[in-house]
Amino acid sequence: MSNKSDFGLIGLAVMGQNLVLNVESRGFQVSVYNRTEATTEAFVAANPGKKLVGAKTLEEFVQSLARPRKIQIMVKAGAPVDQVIEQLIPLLDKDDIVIDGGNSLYTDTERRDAYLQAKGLRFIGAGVSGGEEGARKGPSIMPGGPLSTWEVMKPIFESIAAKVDGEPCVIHIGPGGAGHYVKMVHNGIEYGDMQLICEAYSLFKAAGFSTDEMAAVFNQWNDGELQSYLIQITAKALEQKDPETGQPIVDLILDKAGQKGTGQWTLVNAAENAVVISTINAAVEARVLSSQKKARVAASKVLQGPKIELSLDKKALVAKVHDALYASKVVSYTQGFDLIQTMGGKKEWKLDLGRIAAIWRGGCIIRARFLNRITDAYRTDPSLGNLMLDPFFKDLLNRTQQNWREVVALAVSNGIPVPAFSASLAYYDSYRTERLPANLLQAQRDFFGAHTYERVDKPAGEFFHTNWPEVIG
Ligand code: NBP
Repeated sequence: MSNKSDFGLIGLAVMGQNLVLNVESRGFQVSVYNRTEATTEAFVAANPGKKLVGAKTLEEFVQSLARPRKIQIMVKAGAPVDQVIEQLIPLLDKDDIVIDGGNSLYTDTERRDAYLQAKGLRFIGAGVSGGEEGARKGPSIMPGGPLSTWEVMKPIFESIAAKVDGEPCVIHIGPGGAGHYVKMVHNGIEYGDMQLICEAYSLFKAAGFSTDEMAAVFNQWNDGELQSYLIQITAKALEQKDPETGQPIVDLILDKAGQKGTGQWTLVNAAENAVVISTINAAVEARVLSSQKKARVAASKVLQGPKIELSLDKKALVAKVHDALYASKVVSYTQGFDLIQTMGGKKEWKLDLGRIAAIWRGGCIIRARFLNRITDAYRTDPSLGNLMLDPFFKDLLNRTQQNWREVVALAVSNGIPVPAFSASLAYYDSYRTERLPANLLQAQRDFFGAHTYERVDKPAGEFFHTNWPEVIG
């Protein structure tokens, strides 16, 4: 072991421990510190022979690191991150680097970046995706902060990140809060992907598929265009039997989903930027409604729906649902990238959307074959506006739209909720509609509020008002 460690990590919960083992496995010596000392001791003891230095105090931890120090914080997002930073500041020297690798809100990252910079320290806000397994074997990393700080961290980040076609799944995303911002939208997209898969499952269940039949469908899809980590783990989850009862474990899991901050943060940010992310919105709201289990059980006794009659044969249903899922996924990513592009432009982050899609191909929860197509789309046309207009995606949507709407119609007529499928389709249909009913909306606005309107038969930018009749007598 060397005198000083190459890297330090604070916060030895699931993510921290696995990241440390990952960094150490690439040949770096790592110092570790956890608020609860027993966790540090147990972790170091459980990993004998590894280049790990367990520190009892933060002072000891800081002193064990080579300069400029590289310290990654992996504690619960929010106030704990500020607390750790405050404790670190008096112990650090100029140009030491502090990395927050948790799921921090990007505005917190911007605040911390300015704060530490003023103190002569360097800060990186890095989104890390991949859960426990990704952290251990290679996550997708989205670091934001000054380019010069990224250059210092690059060797460590590139060696621990997942690799796809030899390319590490990490790039310098942009300055300040750009990394955590992109990670936030990544999580929103993750919500969308998961909900879309659940809606496919819901249709199969209504059509009488057994869990093993469904697992076979998802396994088959994982060999095709829908190949992705989430499809893969869905098949595995459906195959899993409960050791106690022998029943499929999914049938025994309560249908109440929780949510952490990132999905909601994405919705709030999209609303602030006037960007439509209806698929992600539907996914977040689906979780909210799922959590109201008691109310749903009560409502199921009084509110009526149709009798479920899915007349399609299973093979035809699988083919149609495949297309509905694929097309909805394209819409979801279109919206997510629209949000990233809009915010990136506003903040002048100079984001490279193609490279962002490329680093999501490995390591992270939304890793998928189809991200190659998004990378290609932005590499071919960096100024591409709406992703649906890229030649590949345009053809795909034109090819799948009929099956997609048949699936949504089938679900609606049978009373099976498919909020993300239908929100995606509504976005597609709205976006491709030349004349929307907003003309009437403008008339209403002008009627009650004299908001004025433009006319189709007059030059753009000229505003008109009608003297509407009085309706209050
Ligand atoms: P948690 O988010 O559960 O945080 C637990 C860690 O935070 C423990 O080490 C705990 O120390 C430490 N901690 C807390 Br809580 N308050 C502290 C304080 N005031 N000062 C110092 N340490 C404090 O851990 P995690 O699930 O490993 O996640 C870490 C970060 O990574 C989070 O931001 C999370 O959102 C993000 N993330 C998680 C995943 C995932 O799959 N879990 C994936 C991607 C990103 P203690 O042992 O003394 O209580």
